Amino acid sequence: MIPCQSEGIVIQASSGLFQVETDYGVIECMARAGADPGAIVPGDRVLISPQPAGRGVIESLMPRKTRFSRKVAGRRQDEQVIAANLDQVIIVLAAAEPPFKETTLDRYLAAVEHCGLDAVVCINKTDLASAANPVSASDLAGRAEVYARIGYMVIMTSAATGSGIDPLRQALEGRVSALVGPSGVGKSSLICAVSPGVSLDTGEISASTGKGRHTTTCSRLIKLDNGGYVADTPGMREFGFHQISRDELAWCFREFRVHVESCKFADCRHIKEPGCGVRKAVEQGLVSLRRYEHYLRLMGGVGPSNHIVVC
Ligand SMILES: Nc1nc2c(ncn2[C@@H]2O[C@H](COP(=O)(O)OP(=O)(O)OP(=O)(O)O)[C@@H](O)[C@H]2O)c(=O)[nH]1
Ligand SMILES: [Mg+2]
Ligand SMILES: [Zn+2]
Repeated sequence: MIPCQSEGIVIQASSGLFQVETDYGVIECMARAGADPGAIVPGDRVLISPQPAGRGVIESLMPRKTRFSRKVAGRRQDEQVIAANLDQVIIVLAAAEPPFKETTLDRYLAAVEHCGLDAVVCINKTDLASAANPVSASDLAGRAEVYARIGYMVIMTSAATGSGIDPLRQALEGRVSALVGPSGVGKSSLICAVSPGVSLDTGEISASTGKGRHTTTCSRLIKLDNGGYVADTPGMREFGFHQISRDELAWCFREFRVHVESCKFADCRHIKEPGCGVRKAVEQGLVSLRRYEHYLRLMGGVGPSNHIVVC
């Protein structure tokens, strides 16, 4: 039993039970009676008090530095916090199986920017990028370059061959990160490759749909040997933004920011307005047309509350 109230970090939350890492080891805790157990997520720093049988009760939640959240499918306003106190989010996509889609990447990137977190792009399964596949290795390098040029760290990995695992490990070192992305892209496999002592379930891609099978069902924070933590998260079938307003979306496309300043109108939404600095930058080739088209697509998916609800 832990001697008195102590501080800890929530590493897993599942069905109202929490695994909390403390100086006395990992302690299984419940939320205090009356508290909303859904409000406590991996990465949260908490104060716990001892209970019989080596268990604990979460007495209080410390203020969060950051939170990474998404909109709950089917509900308009509800926010689901995926992890708290992250420094950065690693957005994982696969070169193939499931297919690489820039629209998905841009949606995740905007959400990470909106949360004020650093984003790293990780393209996994590079072993599948070959002449025989829809995405060849050189095609993939060209697509990755678009993101490197606008300032994102891009890491190409293969959990299968071990290629790119060292740079990924270095990017995670000493920081609190989460791996996010669609089901089946290899998030859990990458964490196992980075931290060989860790055992996580991984699952085959469905042969009929070509999609992942949602093998990971709840987020879990894993302590890394070289300092830092990484959260394995469940692949999301849908990824809705939590409350990005139309006015905020352009800011979430980081390379637009400098051009927004030269828009003629302060409330320019960069769609059809005259004197738009962003459109001019697209015409001059300073901003990728594809990224701009994805911006427009997201702008089109605005819900009744003027918030983006594209999934
Ligand atoms: N060829 C190849 N297969 C990989 C690679 N990484 C993972 N896989 C395979 O892809 C499948 C899905 O991997 P997971 O690690 O379960 O994917 P995930 O992103 O954690 O999926 P969810 O937990 O469902 O979100 C498994 O069959 C892995 O063995 C890779 O680099 N190359
Ligand atoms: Mg997984
Ligand atoms: Zn504009």
